[in-house]
Amino acid sequence: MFRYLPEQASTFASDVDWLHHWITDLSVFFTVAIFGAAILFAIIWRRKDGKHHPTPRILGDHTLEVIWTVVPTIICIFIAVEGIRIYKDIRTPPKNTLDINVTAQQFGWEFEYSNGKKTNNFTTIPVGQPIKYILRSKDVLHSFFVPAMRVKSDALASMYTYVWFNPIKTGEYQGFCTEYCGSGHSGMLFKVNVVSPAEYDRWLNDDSKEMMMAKMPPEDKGRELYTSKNCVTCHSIDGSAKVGPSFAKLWNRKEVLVDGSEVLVDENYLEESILYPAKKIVKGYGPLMPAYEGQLTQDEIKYLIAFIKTLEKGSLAPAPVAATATAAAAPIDLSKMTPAERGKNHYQTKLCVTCHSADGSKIIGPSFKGLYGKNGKFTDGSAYVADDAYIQGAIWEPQAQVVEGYPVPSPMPSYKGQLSESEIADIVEYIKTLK
Ligand code: HEC
Ligand code: HEC
Ligand SMILES: [Cu+2]
Repeated sequence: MFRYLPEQASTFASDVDWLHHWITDLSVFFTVAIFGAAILFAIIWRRKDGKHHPTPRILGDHTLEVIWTVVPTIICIFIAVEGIRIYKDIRTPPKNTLDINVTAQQFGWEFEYSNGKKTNNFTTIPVGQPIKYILRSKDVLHSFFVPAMRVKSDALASMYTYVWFNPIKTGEYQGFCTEYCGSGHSGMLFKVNVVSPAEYDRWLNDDSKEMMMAKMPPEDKGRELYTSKNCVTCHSIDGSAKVGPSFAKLWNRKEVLVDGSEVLVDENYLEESILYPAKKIVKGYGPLMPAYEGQLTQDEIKYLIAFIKTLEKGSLAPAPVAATATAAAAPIDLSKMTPAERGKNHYQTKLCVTCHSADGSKIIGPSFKGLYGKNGKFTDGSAYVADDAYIQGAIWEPQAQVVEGYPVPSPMPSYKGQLSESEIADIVEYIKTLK
């Protein structure tokens, strides 16, 4: 009776379902028996002749009372014992589990495998292998629920929780967030993809970007981050000063700060300089570095530090430029290009591309898409129209007026002396093409 539970895809399913069905059937049986008897008796022994009958005096029956106390007690104890046995199973992962870290966040799930591979809102696992998901939330309470596996657990920001199960069938199963966590809660879904062990190995070891990253030594990961997180815009690795000090020979030296005090460049100083650059300003530089608090993980900071350490003896290697810039750096003949093409080339080689997108997305600065002719506002509330003269001013003197919604002082370096009037005119032509 009443078989409505979802597909059984883990070893827990048969146990959980058996007990669940047993309790439901038993409850339905007693509900029908008790209410049925009450209704039946009310019909059979209703007053038929209209006369008043005194209620007969009925004395207790000890045998009957013992039966209806002992039998339900045994049934309840049995349910409790079975429940505890199954619950213990579900809460006790075996030693040989495959561990996968799960990070819940409004409104999605990130899965991280032991080799560094990461996926969003889906997780691939091998059939017949006990799996343990270690759960953590980045913000509010979420709850990890895979009905077909019969597992569910809250994900908290303050501690790790887990679920484990052993999948018995290949296929794709739906997972849910079952803790109301905000406006996107109902869309916070994920898929559990159970495949054969061979297919899992192939999937896990494909050479995606994350995989390459995961296999790199820490200092190479740091070098990668140095470019991808835009440090390269302001910090050289060849000893030359840009907007910020060079990373060459930085490690282990005594750094002089604006207030004249000295500090030793060690791990803690580097971490602080990256997360909260305003706390200690290096002598000779302005407070122009954006704070990376909340933008870099603890691991990423570790990798950056490892990278900076490798430059202790100095490095003459030229600074790696952003990937897009490298592509454009091939020998090209600017004179054969249209102004807009030249502008695009400046956009890439002068690294505007690290802070300004061409597709409407906000990176560090406003996107160039739709910029030309735009009506904008500065932080002081005054309005401007982005015409040729404005754009030239914004490039030469970014600090003069800062666009609303961006930090003051602006992280944009001044290009005065680095870009001529005609180069800027080319950039304007390029910006005009980005409608
Ligand atoms: C917009 C320009 C800019 C960007 C981008 C930037 N920095 Fe900086 N950084 C600066 C400036 C300017 C200083 C010097 C002033 C100060 O101490 O804050 C500085 C200082 C530092 C220092 C202290 C250096 C010393 O000589 O003591 C470290 C370490 C540092 N940055 C690391 C980083 C890392 C790592 C990144 C990328 C994740 C990064 N910075 C991105 C501008 C920038
Ligand atoms: C380190 C990051 C960074 C780099 C590199 C950078 N910018 Fe900016 N830029 C910003 C930020 C942040 C703003 C917004 C705040 C402001 O007004 O300065 C901005 C604003 C602008 C504006 C005004 C945009 C608007 O919406 O009104 C223009 C134009 C501009 N940048 C052009 C350039 C050009 C051209 C280059 C390359 C030659 C460049 N920027 C390089 C960070 C950067
Ligand atoms: Cu949620």
